[in-house]
Amino acid sequence: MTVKIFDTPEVHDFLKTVAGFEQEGGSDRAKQIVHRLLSDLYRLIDDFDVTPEEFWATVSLMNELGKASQFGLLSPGLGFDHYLDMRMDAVDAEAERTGGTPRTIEGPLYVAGAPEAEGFARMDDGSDADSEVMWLTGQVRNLDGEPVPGARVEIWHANAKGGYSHFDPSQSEYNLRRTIIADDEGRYRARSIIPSGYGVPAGSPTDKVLKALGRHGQRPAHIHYFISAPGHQHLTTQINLAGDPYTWDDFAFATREELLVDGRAVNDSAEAEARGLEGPFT
Ligand code: MBD
Ligand code: FE
Repeated sequence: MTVKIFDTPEVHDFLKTVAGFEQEGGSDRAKQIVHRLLSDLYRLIDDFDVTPEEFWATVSLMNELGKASQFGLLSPGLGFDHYLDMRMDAVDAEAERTGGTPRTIEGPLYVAGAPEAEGFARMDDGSDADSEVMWLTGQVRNLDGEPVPGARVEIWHANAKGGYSHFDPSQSEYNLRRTIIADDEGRYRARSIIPSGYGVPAGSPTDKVLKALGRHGQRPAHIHYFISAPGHQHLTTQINLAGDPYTWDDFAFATREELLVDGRAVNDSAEAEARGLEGPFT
């Protein structure tokens, strides 16, 4: 038996009461947004004949997500992070702030307070002898192509097992997380290890939601960046190591063509030296 009650004056009045429309205090914006959100959900319950069992199972799942601190992990999986970026891209396009490296999502695994270095940093703690050495070099430039000396380059990424320090108890504090202050030419260099893609923990509440949608929780290998300098817009972005099977199948929808980077093997020590890829190791 199905019933439809949403479009009755009782329900419409009830929603206004619940959203605080009859109260003096509080925030008008909060009232408007909660009113819209509840209206959409009440209507959904009516349209899909959501049962009390289904409703309480969902409440339970949300409690699990909260207990595991996974709302920030489910969020990119449901496309919110990328959608917010699409909106920011549209804002920038409107203001004619175009060109430059595209933004992409921050993700839930940034940790503030990483060690700071000038020009060069070694990012790995040296404990992972099996991983391949990776050099990251670049130059921070403004939209006119001019270098930005002293720009702050924050870099963080996973290890070869896809784990991030702070969240992965097997890693040392701030492993694979550094802040590099760009040199007089806006350049930075880092020595690190090649990361693997990340996977949502199996059996976790986020995994349960993705499984219910027939989806996976894998990300391709990537390296996160924050780039900032006084008087410039903050950039949150990533680079993707090209050739990963998940490049265009990222559960977090963060890949952008312009951010794909082809790693290149440097086997010749003379070339490494010529390109500044040797020490000082800190
Ligand atoms: C990650 O490493 C990440 O970057 C995102 C967006 C989500 C989960 C793990
Ligand atoms: Fe990540």
